[in-house]
Amino acid sequence: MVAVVAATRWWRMLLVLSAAGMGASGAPQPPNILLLLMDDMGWGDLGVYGEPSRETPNLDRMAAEGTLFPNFYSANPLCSPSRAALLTGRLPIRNGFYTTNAHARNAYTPQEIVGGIPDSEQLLPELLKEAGYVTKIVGKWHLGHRPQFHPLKHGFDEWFGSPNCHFGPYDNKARPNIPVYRDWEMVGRYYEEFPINLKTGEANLTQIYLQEALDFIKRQARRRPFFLYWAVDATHAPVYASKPFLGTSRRGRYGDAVREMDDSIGKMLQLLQDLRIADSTFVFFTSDNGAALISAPEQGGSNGPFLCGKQTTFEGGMREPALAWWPGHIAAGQVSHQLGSITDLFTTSLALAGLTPPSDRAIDGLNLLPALLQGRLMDRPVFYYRGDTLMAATLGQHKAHFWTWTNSWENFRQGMDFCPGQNVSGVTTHTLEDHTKLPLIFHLGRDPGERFPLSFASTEYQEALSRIAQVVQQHQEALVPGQPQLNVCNWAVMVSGWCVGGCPVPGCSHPPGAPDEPWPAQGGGGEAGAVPGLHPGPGPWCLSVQDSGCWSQATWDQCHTAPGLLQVPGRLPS
Ligand SMILES: *[C@@H]1O[C@H](CO)[C@@H](O)[C@H](O)[C@H]1NC(C)=O
Ligand SMILES: *[C@@H]1O[C@H](CO)[C@@H](O)[C@H](O)[C@H]1NC(C)=O
Ligand SMILES: [Ca+2]
Repeated sequence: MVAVVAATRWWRMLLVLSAAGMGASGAPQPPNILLLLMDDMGWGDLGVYGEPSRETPNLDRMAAEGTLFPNFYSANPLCSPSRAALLTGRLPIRNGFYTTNAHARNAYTPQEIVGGIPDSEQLLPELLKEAGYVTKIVGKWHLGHRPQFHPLKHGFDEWFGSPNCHFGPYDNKARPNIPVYRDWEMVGRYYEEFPINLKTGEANLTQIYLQEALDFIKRQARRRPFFLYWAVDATHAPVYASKPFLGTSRRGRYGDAVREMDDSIGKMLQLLQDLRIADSTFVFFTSDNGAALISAPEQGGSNGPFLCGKQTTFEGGMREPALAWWPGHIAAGQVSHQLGSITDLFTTSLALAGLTPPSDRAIDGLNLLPALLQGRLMDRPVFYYRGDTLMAATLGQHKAHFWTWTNSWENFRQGMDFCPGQNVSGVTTHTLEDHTKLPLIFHLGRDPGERFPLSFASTEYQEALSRIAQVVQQHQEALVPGQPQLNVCNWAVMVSGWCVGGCPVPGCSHPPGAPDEPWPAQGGGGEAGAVPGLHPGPGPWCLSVQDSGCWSQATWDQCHTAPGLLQVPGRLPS
């Protein structure tokens, strides 16, 4: 942490010396912070990362003018926990964005779940406000949709976007389409006021999100420093793009979405230049988890040379494209081999604002400024969790898997494949395999695809294991897990439970034909659509839940005025 303190001081000096750091009053002002978070975009999706179509000229230019991180990681292979980690600087196991329903299960926040970001967590925008920042989120929040979880209650001054994924259309009373908000007010719903044409792939949402960003930047340019979190979702299935981009990519519809992202980011960076605030705005680009190969190639991206994708703790699930841009401060055309984490965006942003992270809790994020400004490399582990389970850890070039799993044979046979075309014997397993006694270790430099485990007898294995084991032991001994927020079958966190066989939901009938196991092998994490075997509670078969549930027409008014539930103006689902 010594380096962190030093970097903060160094930055303060730089502020004093640099005209760009002067606010209107002439007082030093910390830089604006613009975080560009993609959804399910993979490491292999950018031209500068080797994507052969080379359709991301703006991002490639951003890399050429800034720093590229080849070894940058999400904190989870799924949207909600990854976003919670970004905004808290803490692993999901600490901030509560995980489930204990079963061992090593992914979980997120579909609209039926009522868990969310606990008040006890301190979010980046809350802290930045203390340093005078004006804060805005554009796009997907995904940290809970009850009033206590609203982004404006967690430090954001403004919001345009949605609490959930743009799945749908649901178009039914029991399960309405996902709402879209402007600040406190619901201004419409996906597929209704904000159309997404699943057939053609046309939606104007990225253009709307771009305009929100440009307006905010223009408004804030000469005022207090801003923090803009641009969390757009066009590259998450169902992928979409606006008319001018549809059909323009060699890669198909997913590529169209990427091209629109790239174009939008180009426009934002150009605006920063035009307003002459580029040198006082720190910009960071990354993605929340690896490409969803389950939706590829039509609706999902590429993880380049890495194994598997979203949902898994192989490299393809968690290694992300990452670019930092801050003209005049970050030298152009750099590559940093620093092991980075999405939690670092929390700590780095605080350092930029001249703030130190909260000292009353464990923070996983590092301040990346020494890596960015001085080319330093800091020793740090990367932990790969799936739900409550530490699946793997990377230190230096070595990665140790303590558990391996993709998904169950049952789900796999039903067509859910997280590693299409890839089968590394004994590694991409369809049963949860315990390697805690003798971890599988890979050298990610020689073998980025995790195909050739080191021989257990080799000196390299022994040395790597002893180094990693030591770090993991320290981590686990000090770990204080947060209260799990994403449990299903838990009345404390669910609106009305989920109708899974064996789930103790009073009055909720078992859906005809549903499997009997209490919790399906890959339940709760199947963002790509319906999860076989998992039946969301307020579905049409749960008559008693529909009657008393919060999504039904009959109880809409009641639900939306009842304490503890979203109070939204806006119309009833038709
Ligand atoms: C997108 O906006 C254009 C121009 O306003 C409009 O013609 C088109 O119908 C919109 N498309 C969708 C899917 O909303
Ligand atoms: C992967 O290969 C192993 C060994 O050949 C085989 O036992 C296993 O069934 C294969 N898995 C899949 C999903 O094809
Ligand atoms: Ca995602």
